[in-house]
Amino acid sequence: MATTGNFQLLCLENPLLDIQGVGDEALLQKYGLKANDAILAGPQHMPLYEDLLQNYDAKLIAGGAAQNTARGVQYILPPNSVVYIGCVGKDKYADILKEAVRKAGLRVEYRYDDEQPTGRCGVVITGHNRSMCTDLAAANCYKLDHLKQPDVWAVVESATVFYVGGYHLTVCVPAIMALCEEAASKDKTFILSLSAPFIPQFFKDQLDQTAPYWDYVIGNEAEAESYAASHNLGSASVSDVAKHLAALPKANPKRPRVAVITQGTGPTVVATASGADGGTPTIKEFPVHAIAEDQINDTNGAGDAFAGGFVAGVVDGKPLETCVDMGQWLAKLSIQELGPSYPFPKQAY
Ligand code: 26A
Repeated sequence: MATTGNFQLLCLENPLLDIQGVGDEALLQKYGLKANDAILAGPQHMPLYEDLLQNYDAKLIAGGAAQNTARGVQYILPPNSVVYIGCVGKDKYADILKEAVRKAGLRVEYRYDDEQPTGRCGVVITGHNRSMCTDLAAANCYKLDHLKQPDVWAVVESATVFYVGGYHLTVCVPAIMALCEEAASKDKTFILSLSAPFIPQFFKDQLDQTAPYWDYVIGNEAEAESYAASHNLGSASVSDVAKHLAALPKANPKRPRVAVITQGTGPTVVATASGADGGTPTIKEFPVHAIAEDQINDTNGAGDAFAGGFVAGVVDGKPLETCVDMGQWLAKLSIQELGPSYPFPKQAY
């Protein structure tokens, strides 16, 4: 591995500050939240954030799914390997995010919105479940113009791998498509995370528009199920969905697609297309790294951490088996921390 990076990896999504507290059934009911879910906030959810801070001893933690993944990749790779892009407000929440990414050695190229505050994600922990309710605010104001600014586009051009959180499909599809085209036309690697069940469910068209460009697509079992439902795959199993994703038509025929589906404590399922036209994908399963129940702090960010470890392996040119192992390793470290965080001092893979 090189000793310093060249910002090979560029990540795009929604920078958010997590307001995370241990809640209860009553809190979930009050705001109509499911125990384990991720949703966009409506007007009825706006008091949740103060409620968490006032009544549930909530903590402010750097979040935003792909920003967590970006910190995770940088945790593993040499300094100056990862740059992250998204939109924040001009406020103290953005300062907290900047301090967190500075400590993680992550370079950010934020767009600063003049009007909207930095986005917030209310995270209600109950047992090993987490319910997330996001008020995107400034994160919803990302613009293609920012990506196309000469100084920012230069960063895009020098990157060789792109990681886009599917959550950004609710925000700025043109920016995602610009990265898709850049990857396909120059044979760079494009990775998409499905992010949450509501993305394949309510943002199906936007998701499908990006599908031909996926070299890797990463999701979990709930997202696979939602994808199957919105794409009329009937009662497809997780491996059926993985195979379906791997075999979808591809813009860049030089790289066979890989679909990776995590299943919490169940094995990680990986489908690899046999050729550029999909062919019949091969399936492999990888058991997760076991962890004692009492070592789990909370599972918020476990999926982002998995993606972080996996993508670090991809950027570093590791074999697929090693990439999966790196993902499972980082997820195991992250669930022992509060929120989507990684242990310091750093542990080495
Ligand atoms: C558009 N939405 C809903 C979101 C998010 C999100 N990140 C980006 N966009 N909703 C929740 N998150 C983040 O997911 C992480 C855990 O996987 C939270 O900020 C949290 O850090």
